[in-house]
Amino acid sequence: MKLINIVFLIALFSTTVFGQQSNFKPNTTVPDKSMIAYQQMEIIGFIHFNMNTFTDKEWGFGDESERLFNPKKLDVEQWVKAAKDGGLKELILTAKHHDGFCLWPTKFGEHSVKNSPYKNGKGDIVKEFTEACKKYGIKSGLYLSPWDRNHAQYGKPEYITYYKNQLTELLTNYGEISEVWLDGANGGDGYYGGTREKRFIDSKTYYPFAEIYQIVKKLQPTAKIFSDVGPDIHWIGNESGFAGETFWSTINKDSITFGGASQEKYLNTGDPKGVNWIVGQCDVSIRPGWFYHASENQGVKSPEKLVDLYYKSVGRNALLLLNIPPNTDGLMEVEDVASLKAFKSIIEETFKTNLVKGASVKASNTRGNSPTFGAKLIIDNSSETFWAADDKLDSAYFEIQLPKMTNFDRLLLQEPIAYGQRIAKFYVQAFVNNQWKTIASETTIGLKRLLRFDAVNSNRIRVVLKEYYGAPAISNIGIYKSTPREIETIKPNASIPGDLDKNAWKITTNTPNEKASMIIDGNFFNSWRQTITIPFSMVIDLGKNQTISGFYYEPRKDKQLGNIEKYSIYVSQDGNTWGEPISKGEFANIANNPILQKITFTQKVQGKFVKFTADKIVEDKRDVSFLEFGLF
Ligand code: FUL
Repeated sequence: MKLINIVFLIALFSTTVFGQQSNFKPNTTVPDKSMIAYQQMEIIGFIHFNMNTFTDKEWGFGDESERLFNPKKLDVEQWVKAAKDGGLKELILTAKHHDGFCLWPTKFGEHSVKNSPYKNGKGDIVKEFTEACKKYGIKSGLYLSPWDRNHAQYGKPEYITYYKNQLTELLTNYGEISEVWLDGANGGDGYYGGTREKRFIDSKTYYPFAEIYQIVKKLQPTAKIFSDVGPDIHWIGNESGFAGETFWSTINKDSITFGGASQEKYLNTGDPKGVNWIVGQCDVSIRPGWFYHASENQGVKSPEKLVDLYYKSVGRNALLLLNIPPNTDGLMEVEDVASLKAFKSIIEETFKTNLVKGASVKASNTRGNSPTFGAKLIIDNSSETFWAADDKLDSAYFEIQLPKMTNFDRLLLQEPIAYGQRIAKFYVQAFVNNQWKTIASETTIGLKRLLRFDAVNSNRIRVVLKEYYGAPAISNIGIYKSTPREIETIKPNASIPGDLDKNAWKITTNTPNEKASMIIDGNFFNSWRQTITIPFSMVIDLGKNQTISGFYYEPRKDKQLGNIEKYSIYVSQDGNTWGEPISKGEFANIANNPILQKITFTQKVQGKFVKFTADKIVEDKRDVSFLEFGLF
């Protein structure tokens, strides 16, 4: 007899014998099988490799010469092997970033590998990439930036045709593509065919998303589409790799806009009342920046840090999208690869042995008293079968009796997600010294929830479900003891090479309060903030003449008011005559990824006074803030 028939007979039997309660109805918003399978990949990878790799930038202006793109030892298989060894199930390549340079010889324009020295213009990195992924059994996805700072027609209908053509090209010529990544960053200044101007678009009306999605689904029916708003996968609201402690896979598509500001919190938690099932994806780079910068070689995230992010993404019902950017040779750095591999082995070590083995389980209530929903299905190691309680109960719990006293500090819980996400509040207790001790108190579970707590010694565990949508149900539990390798020995802060001594420095003008000295006190953790009007300038008297090669600005990490987006910097001998700025520009992507900004001048300068001007604040806020400012 086919499995499906058996399931049907069991269902029929339990309905007749145990009554109506054995019907377990799905919630109104549920995922389809392919979305569940997508989320079960858990960890996927990003490859930021493009023109910025060679110009040492995060966002290129769009005027970069194709001749600059020249990875001399490019080995795509090295990336894919490293990804596979690190447990990544899919890789997404930046086929085109905001500067418009294309890693494939597109027939719709000239700004591509075909005019670069790479393989004398005969190369096609999208081809190499998709073939290598196929060879090693990893899915391949492509990032095609809607914003294009190179294209002359950006902002006009012609560019949309160009974009659709490129998308079609990518989805036709390179075999199976499993994900299309539509970045939300949009509009602003750029090269735009030499006009070098600002172009703003209305992201709600400029991009014909319905058509774009149709192209993707027609050419690659199984591909998933990522953007701020889905339709399949949505941005998590930060570029630091974590979902909210409460995280719903349901959300209201109509409450979010592509590239829209101020929706980060909503994206980070989802919405229990949401009518769209859109999976959350937590993107983060293994390095401070998205692209490779030699100056960030000290900043590669440790395996322990990656493990922490795993708990905060996969362990909170979302996916982790980890970026590993290859260097100018076209290779991933040894340190990045080693960190990724160690990360995987730590996760494997912690979750190797489910200590629930040999346990028994009972529940406060079993739906319709039916074995179809019996409590023991929680520990049968399958996420398909599940325990469910009756409708309309105020709460429900199940209790695990372990075969012996057990030391544990990690717990895994899963809902039968095909029926929708239900649990909104729960807590976990362990029986310790003859009483129940609450070891965790949380909200959502979803496809997978991982809990971390101080180790307890116990042989009884209770999971109490307090709030839910529909009847409560749990498909799986795991009990684990973490490997000591999860804990990091704190490394000292990376120092800034050539950092000029600030002891004799004084902020002399436009310093509305004395505390402004915090800006230059060598402490990267205290923050100074002030309400200002733009442009805001600060002058520093260095006390003596100094040779200066560049400056750095450390922004606040919490995305609070006042990170600087555009700056000018002047150097003077006497503090009166300033002349033209030594450097002027933008801190690309600082809004979403507020990392240390280091700017090297085109040539060294001498001077005793420095004037630093904030020309624009992120989201045009009225405050300016600094964790630290310095020169090197
Ligand atoms: C952002 C982009 O602006 C960054 O450069 C990077 O590609 C990141 C993944 O998405 O919005």
